[in-house]
Amino acid sequence: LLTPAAHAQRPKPNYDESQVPKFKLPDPLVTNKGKKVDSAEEWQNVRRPEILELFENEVYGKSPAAPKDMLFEVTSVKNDALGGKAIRKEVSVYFSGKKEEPRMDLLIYLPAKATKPVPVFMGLNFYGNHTITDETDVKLNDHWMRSNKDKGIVDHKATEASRGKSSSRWPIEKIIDRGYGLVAIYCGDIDPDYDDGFKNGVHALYNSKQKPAPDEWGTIAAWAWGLSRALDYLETDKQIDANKVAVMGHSRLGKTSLWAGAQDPRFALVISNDSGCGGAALSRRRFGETLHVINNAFPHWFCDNFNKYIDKENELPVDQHMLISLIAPRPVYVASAVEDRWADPKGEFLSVKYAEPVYKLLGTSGFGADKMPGINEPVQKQMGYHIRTGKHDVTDFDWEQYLNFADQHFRGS
Ligand code: GTR
Repeated sequence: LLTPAAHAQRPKPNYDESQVPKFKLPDPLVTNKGKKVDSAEEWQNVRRPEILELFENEVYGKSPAAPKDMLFEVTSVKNDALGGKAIRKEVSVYFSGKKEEPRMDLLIYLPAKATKPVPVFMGLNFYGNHTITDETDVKLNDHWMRSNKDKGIVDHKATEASRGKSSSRWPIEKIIDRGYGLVAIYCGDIDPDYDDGFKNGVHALYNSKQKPAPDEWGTIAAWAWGLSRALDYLETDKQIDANKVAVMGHSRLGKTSLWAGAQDPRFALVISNDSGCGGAALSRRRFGETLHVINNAFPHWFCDNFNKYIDKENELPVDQHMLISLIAPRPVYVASAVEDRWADPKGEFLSVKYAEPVYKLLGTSGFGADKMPGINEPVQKQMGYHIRTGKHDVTDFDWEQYLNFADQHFRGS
């Protein structure tokens, strides 16, 4: 990795399509030994495990199995939330089984009029569950977070002023009106988003004395692991249909939803919103954010082995289309934004396209888009994609598409 001074001198990001290097992607349907994969069994039994292992060893790092004795505590229930539309619950998950840190808090909204277990969207957020809702009686997050004056985060703590500050990204009423629930979790409950030498968050539960080995979990893997633990809780909640959980994330948390969905087949649908480098975007394109930039700016996100490929993307045994392929045959949706060139919209699109042969092999409708669709013209088959107008963000347009996509796959409409 670079010294901070050298990092400051880093090359300007490339935004010129003609400067994208020529590259050859590894084929998701050719095994490490060079054999063509031609059946669903061979994919499931041979090639998929190979690709999963490559991502574990070289990109995100291996995560531990689920702890044996987690403790789930329902800390509040409100049956007339959102003016009577929703049931709202808060649930604390104690990873060690004892009432001590690390602990993550789930904020759950469910349609009040539901008569059977409901499908839900689950997503991590950047500044605490109380920031996604305008309801002021939700618990204020008490964990470390990145300071942000505009968001009301002062000295790494949430203040009352932070309530509702991210609500534009979470249209809870719309989600409820469409018959879905929402499960929210602050990512920093699982692992704080800074390079602390892996001493805190859930890393501390397993690696209390030392930094993980070069092939062990970084922060994105820890967040993804936390999402699976939240799903462990959902499986115990009778009001929720745990077979219909869509995991959704934006940006660094979109990288996380993809890795969570890739590893844990219990996630029935996976959504990446503007996830970019190390998420949906192909690393080999080196368009916008590169491995060089991301690994230096966020040394804790990936496993240390990922650093080997800085400026040597062609040596990666995988690229991000293979991350998407791990989700097959489950529905996957990738979204980009026109002004979010840093995340390389075209590279995000191409990952979906180059994962399609796996979806086809497994007998699904695949993607069906050869060229990037027009702006604000979503493509939705087994694989979905859109590029919308606007910047790096989560908008109502994005959610409208995710809800339609979920209707198609969870309700057959
Ligand atoms: C940026 C980072 C991106 C993306 C983004 C975010 O600083 O370069 O990879 O993750 O943060 O999470 O908003």
